[in-house]
Amino acid sequence: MAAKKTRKSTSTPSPTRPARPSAAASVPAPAPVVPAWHVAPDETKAWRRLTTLARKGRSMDLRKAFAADRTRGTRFAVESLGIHLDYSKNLVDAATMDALFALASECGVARHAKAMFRGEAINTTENRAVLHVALRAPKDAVIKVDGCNVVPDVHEVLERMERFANAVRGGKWRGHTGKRIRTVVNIGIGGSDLGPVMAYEALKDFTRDSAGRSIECRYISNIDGEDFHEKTHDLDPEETLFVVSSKTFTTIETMTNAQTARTWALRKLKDPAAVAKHFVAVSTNAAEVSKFGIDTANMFGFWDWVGGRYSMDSAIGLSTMVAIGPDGFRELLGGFRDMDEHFRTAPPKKNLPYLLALIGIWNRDFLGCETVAVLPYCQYLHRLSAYLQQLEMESNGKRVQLDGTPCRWQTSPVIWGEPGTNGQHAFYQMIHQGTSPVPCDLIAFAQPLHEIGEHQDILLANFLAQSEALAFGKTPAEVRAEGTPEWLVPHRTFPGNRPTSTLLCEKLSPRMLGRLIALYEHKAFVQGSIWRVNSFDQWGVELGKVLAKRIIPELSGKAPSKAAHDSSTNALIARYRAWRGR
Ligand code: G6Q
Repeated sequence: MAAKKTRKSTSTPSPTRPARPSAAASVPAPAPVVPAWHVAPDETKAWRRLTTLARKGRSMDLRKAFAADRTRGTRFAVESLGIHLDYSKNLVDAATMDALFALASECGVARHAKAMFRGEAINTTENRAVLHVALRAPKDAVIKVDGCNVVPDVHEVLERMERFANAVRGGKWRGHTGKRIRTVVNIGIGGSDLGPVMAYEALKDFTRDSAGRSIECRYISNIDGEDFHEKTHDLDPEETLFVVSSKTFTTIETMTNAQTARTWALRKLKDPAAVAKHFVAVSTNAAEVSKFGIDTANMFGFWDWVGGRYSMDSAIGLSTMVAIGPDGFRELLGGFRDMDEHFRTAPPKKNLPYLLALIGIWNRDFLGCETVAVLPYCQYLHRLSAYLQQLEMESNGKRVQLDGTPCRWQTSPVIWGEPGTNGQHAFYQMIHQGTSPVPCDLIAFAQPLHEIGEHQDILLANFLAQSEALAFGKTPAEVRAEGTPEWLVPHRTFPGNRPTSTLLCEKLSPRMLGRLIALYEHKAFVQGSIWRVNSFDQWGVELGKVLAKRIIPELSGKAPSKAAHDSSTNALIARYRAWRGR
């Protein structure tokens, strides 16, 4: 670590660890001690209260609730940082909300959040700090890990990224044959792909420089060779720059795609020295970067305290910075920072991440909802639900508590979704009339980036009409009053009382995107904290990384198929080999 220990540590010893040996230490760390204040949710008074309230919640009638309280739409709403969150169309009342706030308090969420912001090793199974918040901290902030202030390192990397992004955008960084770089291809997967691609798509309108030029970014993630083919077949290697993004630099998909990219580039460029002009790396693993053949002078680092799914504002966002320029990227970071401050300082009742998280806990654990649909009414956010799917499901898709004992409650729901209004013409049918209630987050921007005819009003009318219809439905009497024949009435009846949260935001910008993403990051934090799981490890993903390696030689024919698996896998391997002529 380059940072100097210039100031006295402000952090107290971790409440979860007696001592913090290096993450790389080969001796296993002692089992974490869950602090007494981090209470299991079902051991709280609030949980018991919520269990009682759930009976009422499940039969709540939103028509009656709105009729009984004319101010409900503004009472159950908060606004901050240009985001208006209306949660009044959820099956909650004041008593439920009070019990949910009490739950957060009894579970020690605020203390846990303080431990995160202080750089304590709250990722206990990997013995790591969780400091994505340091990635957007101002230059003069002091955030320490093991006594070292990490903020200067963050800004040093940011400044290197800026010089690089400016050079590529301005045409100073040229390819091996002297041509300008026209396309940047990010090679990465999971956390090293989903954030950058989501942000690139969301901020496409911000990619032009003052001369009206923009660099196109493409993203290769899948090991499926078709992905590589489709993303490169029309590119000129002389004008293409690859950013190989991998925290570990050992992920098989990324390493294979990167090797293929090198072969593809050198087929035309011939000279191996060209690699230096056409490949840069983003990683925490300098040794592997060097082994791959990329000069570590062209490597942008980050740290083990940044989880993959929390890394889009680290150097993993290099392609985002090249696309929108350093000023745009600073704005994006500013948005993240705004929400960090809001999360740290706003009381839970006015706190956007707390509210989204608590409504989610209510729907999941007390009303039994198994999925949540994220429905952005903004085409630019068409990759948002895929991004949030990883953020929430990888963070909180856990079955054991911090102390390793099984969770006695439900954790992450399934997150899914598509932009409205497209989804309306597809799966909304099930949301309106299916047998499983699906809580929805509806997200829209009041101001469009492009005012085109009536489009924005029609879009927003749909956005509002859907949450209204989902909440209030259509009764059999209303259907009959339209002259509907009796046999058709059940088919045309909408039960209503389908919970939605509405996020009406001012206008999409890099800053607003940063705020929105940090909102969901902290939502996942609050939920994970209440569910008492480690939101920052991903052992399920790690398993996938090793399993395939065993089978690869059996498929390629390099290793005989020894019938070493179960009868299903053995038969499938045999069928594959036969069809591949092996
Ligand atoms: C994210 C996960 C996972 C990870 C990918 C890529 O939190 O850990 O999605 O980002 O498996 O890993 P590398 O960046 O190490 O290639």
